[in-house]
Amino acid sequence: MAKNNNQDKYDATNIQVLGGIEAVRKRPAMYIGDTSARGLHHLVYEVVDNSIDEATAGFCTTVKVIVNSDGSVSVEDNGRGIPVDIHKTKKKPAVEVVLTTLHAGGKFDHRVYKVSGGLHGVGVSVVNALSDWLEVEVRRNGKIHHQRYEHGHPKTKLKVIGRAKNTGTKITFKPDKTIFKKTEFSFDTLSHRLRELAFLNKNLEIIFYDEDTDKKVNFKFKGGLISFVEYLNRNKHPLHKTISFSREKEGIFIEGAFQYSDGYKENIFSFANNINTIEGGTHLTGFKTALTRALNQYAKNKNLLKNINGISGDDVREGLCAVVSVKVPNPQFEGQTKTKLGNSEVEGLTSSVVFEALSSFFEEHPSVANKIIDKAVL
Ligand code: 0RA
Repeated sequence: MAKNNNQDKYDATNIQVLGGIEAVRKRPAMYIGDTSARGLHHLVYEVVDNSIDEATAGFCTTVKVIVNSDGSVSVEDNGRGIPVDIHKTKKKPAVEVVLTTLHAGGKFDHRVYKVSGGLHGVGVSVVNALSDWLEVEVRRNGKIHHQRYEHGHPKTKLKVIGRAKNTGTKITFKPDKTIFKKTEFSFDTLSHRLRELAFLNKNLEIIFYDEDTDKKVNFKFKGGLISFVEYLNRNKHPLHKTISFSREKEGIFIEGAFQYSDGYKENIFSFANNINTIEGGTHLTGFKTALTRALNQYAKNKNLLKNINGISGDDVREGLCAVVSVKVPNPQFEGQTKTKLGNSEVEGLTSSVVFEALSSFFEEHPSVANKIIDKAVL
C-alpha cells in the first residue's frame, strides 16, 4: 500500500471508505473511462445527472452549472437537498456517506431510473475521489450545511453555516491535476451536453455560465423532444409539423418526435435514461419497425402503393430526423462503448407504442401521411 502521508486515520470504520476512494484514485479509468478530456467532462455530467434525477423525481426545476475562474465547477440545484441526518450504521451524516462511499445506493438512492451499466451512475463519490477538493452545500431543514473534502476525504465536519429559506444542493469541485491530463473545460462540449439534457427533460431549466469567457447560456424547452427535432432540422426544409408520441407502458417511459424534410439523409438519435445510445439498441429497433409497419399499413389501406409490394425501411427513413428516448428502471447497456440498449422487453413495448400512436396520427392527418408516403415511394 502507498505511504499514507495525509492526516486520515485508518481506523476500522474508515477503512472501507478509504479503500474505495483509493481504488478510484489508483484506477480512475475503471470508473470514468479515461483521464483525457472525455473523462474530465464526465465528472461534470456525473454531478449534473444527480440533479437531473432530482428533477425526474419531481423535486427540482433548475440546475445551474458554473465553470469558475479557478478551474473548479459548481453544480447547483433546487431539489430537496442531499439528506444530512446521521446514517444509522455509518454514524455519519448521509451526505458524507453519499460523497465518500462507492455506490452508496439503497436508502440514499434518489434515482428513479438507474443509469449504471455504462460509465454513468458511478456516483458523486467518484467525482470527489478525483478532485483536488470538493465542497458541498446543502440547503435543507431551514439551514445551510457545508462540508469540504480533499482527494475524496473529509477535511471538515458537516457544519451549519447559515439559514436557508429554500432547499437544494450545490457541489463545487476542482479536478485533480495529478490525475487528469488536462483540466480545462470546453464551453462547447459542456453546452452541447447540457442543451441535450434540457431537450430530453422538458421544462427543466439548465443555466450554464463560464466565468473566464463570460459566456452564458440558458436552456429550457417546453417542447422537449419536439424542440430537439426542430433544433436538429433548423437548417432544413421540413415537409410537415413535427410528430410526437409519449407513453408509459409496464414501467417504461417511451417518447419520441420526428419530422421529414426534403433531403435524403437519415438522422436518428436514441437515448436510454438520458444516455446517448450511439450504438442503438432495442428501443431504436422497435421505433424503426413500427414506423415502417405503420406507414406500410396506412399506404396499403388507402391504396397508395399501386403496383409495388411495400416500402422498405431504408426508403421510409430517407429525409427523416427523429429522436427516441426511453426511461427504463434497470437498463442493460451493451456493445463496445456500452451505448447499446440491450433490454429485450423494450423492443416490443416501443414498437407497439409507436405503431399505435402513428397509426392514429396518420388516420387523423392524411395529408401528412400522404406526403411521407409519396416521398418514400419516390
Ligand atoms: C438521496 C436522497 C434524496 C435526495 C438526494 C439523495 C439528492 C442527491 C443529490 C445530488 C445532487 N442533487 C441532489 N439532490 C438530492 C431524497 C431525500 C428526501 O427524501 O428528502
